[in-house]
Formats: sequence, C-alpha cells, structure tokens
Amino acid sequence: MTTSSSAAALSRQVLLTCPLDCPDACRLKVTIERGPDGIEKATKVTGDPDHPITRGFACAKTVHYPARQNHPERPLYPMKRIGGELVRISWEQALDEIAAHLREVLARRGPDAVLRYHYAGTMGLMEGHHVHSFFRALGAPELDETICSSAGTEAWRLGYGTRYAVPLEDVPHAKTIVLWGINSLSTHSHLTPFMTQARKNGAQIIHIDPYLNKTGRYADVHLKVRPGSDTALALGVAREIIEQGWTDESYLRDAAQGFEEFRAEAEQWTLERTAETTGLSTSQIADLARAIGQSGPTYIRVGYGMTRHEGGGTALRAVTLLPALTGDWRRRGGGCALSASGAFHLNRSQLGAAHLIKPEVRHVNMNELADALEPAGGVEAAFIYNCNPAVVAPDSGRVIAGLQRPHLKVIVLEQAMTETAQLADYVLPATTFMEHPDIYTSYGHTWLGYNPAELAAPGEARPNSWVFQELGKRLGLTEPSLFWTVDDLLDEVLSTDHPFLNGVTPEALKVAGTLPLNITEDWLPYGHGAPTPSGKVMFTPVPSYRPSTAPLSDEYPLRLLTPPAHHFLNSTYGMLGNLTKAEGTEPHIFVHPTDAGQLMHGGLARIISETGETVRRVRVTDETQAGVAVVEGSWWGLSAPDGQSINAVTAQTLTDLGGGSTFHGTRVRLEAVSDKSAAQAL
Ligand SMILES: Nc1nc2c(c(=O)[nH]1)N[C@H]1C(S)=C(S)[C@@H](COP(=O)(O)OP(=O)(O)OC[C@H]3O[C@@H](n4cnc5c(=O)[nH]c(N)nc54)[C@H](O)[C@@H]3O)O[C@H]1N2
Ligand SMILES: Nc1nc2c(c(=O)[nH]1)N[C@H]1C(S)=C(S)[C@@H](COP(=O)(O)OP(=O)(O)OC[C@H]3O[C@@H](n4cnc5c(=O)[nH]c(N)nc54)[C@H](O)[C@@H]3O)O[C@H]1N2
Ligand SMILES: [Mo]
Repeated sequence: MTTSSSAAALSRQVLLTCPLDCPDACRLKVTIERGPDGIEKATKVTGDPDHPITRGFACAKTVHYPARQNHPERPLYPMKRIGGELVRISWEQALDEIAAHLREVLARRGPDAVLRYHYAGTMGLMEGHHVHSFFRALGAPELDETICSSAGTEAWRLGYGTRYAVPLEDVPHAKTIVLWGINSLSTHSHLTPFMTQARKNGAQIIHIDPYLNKTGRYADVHLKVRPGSDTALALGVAREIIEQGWTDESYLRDAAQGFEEFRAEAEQWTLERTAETTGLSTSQIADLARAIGQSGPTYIRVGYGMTRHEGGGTALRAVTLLPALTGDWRRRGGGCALSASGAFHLNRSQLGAAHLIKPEVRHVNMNELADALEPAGGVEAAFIYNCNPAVVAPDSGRVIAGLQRPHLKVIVLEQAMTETAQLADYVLPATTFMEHPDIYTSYGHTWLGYNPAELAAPGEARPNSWVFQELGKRLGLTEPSLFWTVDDLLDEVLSTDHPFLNGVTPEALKVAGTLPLNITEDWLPYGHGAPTPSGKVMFTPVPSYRPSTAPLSDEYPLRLLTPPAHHFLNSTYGMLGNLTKAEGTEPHIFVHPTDAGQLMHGGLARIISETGETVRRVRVTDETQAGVAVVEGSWWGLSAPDGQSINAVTAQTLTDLGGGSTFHGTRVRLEAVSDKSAAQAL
C-alpha cells in the first residue's frame, strides 16, 4: 500500500500484526516515512479499518510504538560491561566471547548451569518461541512459562480440554455480559465495540472486580468482590441457579460429567454464606445468578485477575463451569472466554525444537527466578530475551541481586534499555516486529498473521533467531531446526490437515498478511461436550473454596492488587512512562478512606510485605474497598519515588493449579513517609 503520489518514495503505509502480549493481536496500519538521510522510520500507528476485530483503532499503548522504536536510548549496538560501564563492542567480539563462556561452563558444569529466561515480549512464533531451540539443543533447563496464564490454562484444561472461546463476533448475541476478573477496557480493548453492540441489542454488562476501574465505569453493574473469593461467589451463584431450576438438564446429561458432586459442593453456599465470604450483598448475588441463569445467552469473559491468587486456578474453574450449568454453550454468544489459543491447531512438534526435550531435564518455574539465581541454583550463564524480569518477576529485589552475582554472566537481548538490560554483562540489540519477519497467532481471536520485515534494522540490531544461530554455529550445534528461516517454520507449522487450517497455506497467508482460521460461523465450541479425555465438560474434580493461607492480620491488614495499567503493556512503554514522569506522572497506590489512617492523599507511603518494601504516592479513593490497596501497572522502577518496581513486595508464592503467579495476593501494611525521607532513601 502506498500513499501520496509525489511523495510516494517518502511515505508509505503497511499493514502488520501487532506482536505484543495481548489477546487482540491487532492488524496495525503503520505509516513509514523516509527522512532526508534516506532512512525509513515508522511515524504513526493506527488500526486497520478492514480487519473485523481491530476495526480501525489501535490501543492507547500501541499508538506510541513509533516513539519507543525510534527512542534515542534504544540499544543499537552490542555492548559489554567493562569496569562497571556498558561499552560498545562488535558482534564478532560479543558472540565469540559469549560462545567461549558457554563452552567453558558446559564443559565444567554441564547444561544445567545455562538458564534461558523469556516471556511474550513478542508473540511471534519465530522470535518468541522457536528461538528456544538453541537451549534445547544444549539440553539446558526447561523454563516453565508460568508468570501469566498457566493457572488459567490448567483450570480450563481440567474442565474443557483445549482452549476455545466464544468468538468475539458472537458477543453481540449475548443478553448478559459478565466481565469477571478482567479490566477489559484496558487489557482487551477490541472487545468493547462488540459489547457496545450487545448493549444496543439490550444486553446488561456486569463487571466483577475488587476495585472500580475503566471497565467498572463502563459496565451497568459493578460488583466489588473481595479478592480471592471468586470460587465462593461462583458456587453461590451455581446454588441459586440450581435451586431456581435454571439449569439445562439435557446439557448436563449429554455434554457434562460430575454434576452431582458439583451440586453437593454448591449446596453449601447459601446466599448468606456467599455474601459473608465475598463481601457482596445477598441481593447482589441473587441478581447475578438471575442474570446468568435467566437472561438468554450469557457471555462470561474471564480474565487472569482472579487467577493471580493462591486459589486462582480453582476460582477460574468454578466460574467457567457456570455456562455448563445453564447450557449456554448451546446458544450463540453464550458461554465463556479465557483464551482462543487452542483453535490454532498448528503442527508444533518441532516448534522450539520441542522434540529434543528429554524427560529428565531440569525445570525452572519462571516465578521462582529469584531462587534460581541464588548461588545454590548454580546458574552461570543467563540469557534473557522478550522479557524484563528486573521489573516484572516476583520478589524483584532478590532477582536484581541475583542478576548481579559475580559468578554469573547475564546476556540480555533487548529493544529497550530496560532495568534488566542495565544489569547485563552483554546487551545484544534486538530488532522489532517491523524489522523482522514472523508468524503470529492470537489468544483473543482466530486470525493467523504473517509480517514481512518492512524496515531495515537500525544500527546493528538483529533478530533473536540470528543471535542464537550464530552462537549455535560457534558451538558446532547441528540440530537442523535451529537454522530454520521463518519460511521454513511457516511450512512446518502449517503442515497439518486439521480442518481449521484448510485453505491456510503459507502462500495464501503471505499474500493476505492475515487469514481467519477455517471455522464455520455457527461453531459452538462446547455445544456437545468437550475435548477432554471423557469427551465431556468435567465438573470433577469439584472446585471448592479455600481461604488464603496468608490471611489479613494486624501486621498485614491489606491485600495489595497490582493489575495492568491502561497505558503500559506490562513494562513495555515504561520508557515512555519515564518521559511522562517529567510531566508529573508516577505510579500511585490506591487506598480506601477507611484504611488511610495517617496517610495523606498525595503523600508517600511505604508499602511493606513479607517479601520487601517500596514507596508509592497515595491516592485515597473509594474506588477500591476497605482492606484492599491497588497499584496499577508494572512501571519501570525508576519511575517510582524509591526507584523500585512494585514487584519488590510480591512473592514467589504459586497458585493451586499450574504453578502460576500470585501478583494480586500480597498482604501488606502501609506507613506514612515524608517526601524528604523518601528522597534520602534514593
Ligand atoms: N493496558 C494493558 N493491557 C494489557 C496488559 C497491560 O499490562 N496493560 N497486559 C497484557 C497481558 S500480558 C495480560 S496477561 C492481560 C491481563 O489482563 P487482565 O486479565 O485484565 O488482567 P489481570 O491482571 O488479570 O487483572 C484483571 C482484573 O482482575 C482484578 N482482580 C484482582 N484480583 C481479583 C479477584 O480476586 N477476583 C476478581 N474477580 N478480580 C480480581 C484486578 O483488579 C483487575 O482489574 O492483559 C494484556 N493486556
Ligand atoms: N506485579 C505484577 N507483575 C506482573 C504482572 C502483574 O499483573 N503484576 N503481570 C505479569 C504478566 S501477566 C506478564 S505476561 C509478565 C510480562 O512481563 P514481560 O514478558 O517481561 O513483558 P514486558 O514487561 O512487556 O517486557 C517484554 C520485553 O521484551 C522486549 N521485546 C519485545 N520484542 C522483542 C524481540 O523481538 N526481541 C527481544 N530480544 N526483546 C523483545 C521488550 O522490549 C520488553 O522490554 O509480567 C508479569 N508481571
Ligand atoms: Mo500476561
């Protein structure tokens, strides 16, 4: 696509899939301009008006992508720490030295001493997934990718098997929409037009979240549930649905298994007991049950928020079984959505050289990075890519200390000088999604995307895959899949005859740029059962409510939630956050008036948990509830008054299912600090 005839060579527009970790996987319209120096740069990002999910708009975060891509502090050359400073070196030197270190560590200690650490900075199949093949060829530990979705994924697997979701296009058919543990207006913004359409068709929108945010304000009803109590709420709702006779007996008989055991559990959750546990009123719970049980199809969009607690997997299981009670899976627009990922039935057998994983290989749970970096963990080379653990990993103080241990070489592949990159022994400059080709799935919709490299890499930035191939050559690795191109990978992942991929050929995808999976419009993912071993939706093992093993106490009277912010994607765009700091923006802690005590609105508070301490400016607001404090967003630590990430106070505690993270389950106390003493702590 080319614009402006006289300036044809100066400005053009291209369509590319957004690579960031978000369900929307938007089709972006990117304006590229050629400067007087002849160098092309992206200058503007909007949404593709013709893409049925993106619908012409980019989110409040990604409109800033050109600013981060063209940021003056973006690393563009390899760097090595020499005498405490990061100094520019050549690629040859960087790769030769890193390979030599690896050879030495492998000979002396074996592959257990080499750790890869990454997450979904890019969701590209090549730069985000296939690159792990280098480490699998070495036999290095498996990283269990638990920081985000594993509790939810495991909960869904137990109930439903493969992760399918109600198609977004069907949402306008729903008569009740329940947004449960998701701040979708910020974190899944392309759902909003579908909900607005449903609302025009008469739907009621209910938001279940411990504090009032953009989504609560958009909804018709906001239910301020007590954190960690969703299992109780779902069981209370289930009891009411059963008592009132709103269950779908034919669905329960034909498509589900274990309902009788579930009913016995739900029976214990009277409205009164549910109210006591959840902090809601009996009438709010009864109304919720009526809306879900009686309105015609109910669409329940669950988010990861409810899963980021000790009992988070069970909570998600309890909530997601509700449409099996009502049989809503049989009605268009009815059912539940967590992730649509399962619909991409790609051939993943060699993705990331998965075929090389040995049963005896050591596993590292990525939520336990702080432990893994302790001297006893024995790691001597850590490769960090697509991730910013100094900010996003729990117990970040100990992570930061670990990254600085003298016996450990830290190699960070990055597009930004993150706080992790600033701690590295080697920083290797990475390309962005506009500068490398890749393949993209989505967890919010069912379109597959392919991006060519639209821009030349600036400076000496290189794709992750290039770095690992160069290291592989230096180490004499012969695993063929390590040396695949994106075209090879595309051929491989599409080499399957699953009907959803009929017509989705490499050639067609590369011409179109994005293609929908071959799913019929009347598809009801769990209308007749589920792809579990029994073929049924599983009510067993029955979800049962367990209170937190770390209850609130006099010492720690508040539960701290740390959910995503509207303008950040995890810590991505944090760099821009630093720029806006100059305009007076910084992370705040929201505190309910009844908990404010000595704290001043606009003053500073020390947040103290069992893990650590950090300082934030206070906003006293009744948007939260008594006993609950909130800090939105994984801001770069240096945006905060004391230079620390909020993860200085979160813990490695894992969820009941899937070994997941518990970012919203921290118990804390707050102490007032003067601006002066906070400044001295810097
Ligand atoms: N703007 C923006 N968008 C993003 C991201 C971002 O950082 N910023 N991150 C992306 C990523 S990686 C992810 S995983 C998703 C996450 O997106 P979500 O799934 O929306 O985020 P969560 O952290 O899971 O929190 C969602 C909501 O759950 C609430 N919550 C916390 N505890 C509980 C509870 O016990 N019960 C209930 N019912 N609610 C609770 C929180 O207050 C929060 O408002 O968003 C993606 N999109
Ligand atoms: N307290 C608290 N902590 C949280 C959360 C929370 O809700 N509360 N959310 C958690 C969740 S859900 C998630 S998913 C994690 C996310 O945590 P991360 O995966 O660390 O996500 P980001 O902070 O966005 O950092 C991604 C990094 O990858 C880099 N990157 C992007 N593309 C490429 C590439 O092609 N190559 C290379 N080499 N680098 C690239 C970006 O520049 C960016 O610095 O954070 C978790 N941490
Ligand atoms: Mo995430």
